[in-house]
Amino acid sequence: MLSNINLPFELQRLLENLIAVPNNLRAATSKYLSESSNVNVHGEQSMQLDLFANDLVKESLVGLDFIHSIASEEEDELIYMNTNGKYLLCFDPLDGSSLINTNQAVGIVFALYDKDKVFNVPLKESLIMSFYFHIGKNNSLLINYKDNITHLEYLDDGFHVKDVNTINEDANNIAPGNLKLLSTNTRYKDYILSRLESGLKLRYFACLISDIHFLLSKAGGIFIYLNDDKHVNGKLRLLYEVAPVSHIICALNAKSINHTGQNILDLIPSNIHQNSSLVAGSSSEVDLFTELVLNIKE
Ligand code: P6P
Repeated sequence: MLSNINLPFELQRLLENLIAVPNNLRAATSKYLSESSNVNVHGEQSMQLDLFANDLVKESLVGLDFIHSIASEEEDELIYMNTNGKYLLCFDPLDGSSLINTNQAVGIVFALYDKDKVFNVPLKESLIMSFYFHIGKNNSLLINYKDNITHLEYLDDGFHVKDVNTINEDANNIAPGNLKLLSTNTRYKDYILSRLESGLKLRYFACLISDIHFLLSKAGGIFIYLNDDKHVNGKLRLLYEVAPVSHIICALNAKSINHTGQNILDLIPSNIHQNSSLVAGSSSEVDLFTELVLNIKE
């Protein structure tokens, strides 16, 4: 099935090597439901399944000589793979791991960068391919390569190609994260209350990939996770969470900005574990948020 996607041979090999990770993760989940002793670079206690997922991904990358280096949420430092490789592969091996013992959906998200450009040019010029697995009832695989979006679903009965629609300008649902801000950010509070009163449905899954996959599947909505005093640049991770999901949905006419109003894909990263805020989704809703909450008028 992956050979039907219009990808260079190397990128097809990358996906083929990773395609079994979601089902291998499903098979292992019941064994790894507790916390590990590891604290990741973001100061968060890793779950045992985070570390298992990280090992699964790393093992799947062995032999791919076009990968120069990898950066994982579960690895403090860059891991060098092949001196002559062209690409930096960044990934979160298990997004939403705090939900695993509630049997909620989780995600694995990847961004493949030109390793020579990634810290020198805007993300839209260094990002080669973004993709995520959404591990729910089925496995969903969303891929952006050259702004061509592919959506596959698979479990045990083979692959199914799913339609992908552009994101509607108007949102009909809202995923407001970091709600502790409501006690200090009256603009954010007033915005959320007014949008709910206007009829937007609250849909928040506390897993970025689930939230983004819901927004993409419904072809509209807005996801919000602003920065705060504890995470002055935001809690999410730019290179392996915010950039790939922005790369995917912006190819479907969505907008994706940070708390300063900058387009995510215009940013030039400075380090592999750089944090970011994220406001993304239906373009007119993001514009409304920019005006009402960020107080930035176009
Ligand atoms: P909160 C998951 O831990 C994560 O990194 C993202 O996937 C998600 O968007 C966010 O944190 C959820 O944060 O504060 O709602 O638990």
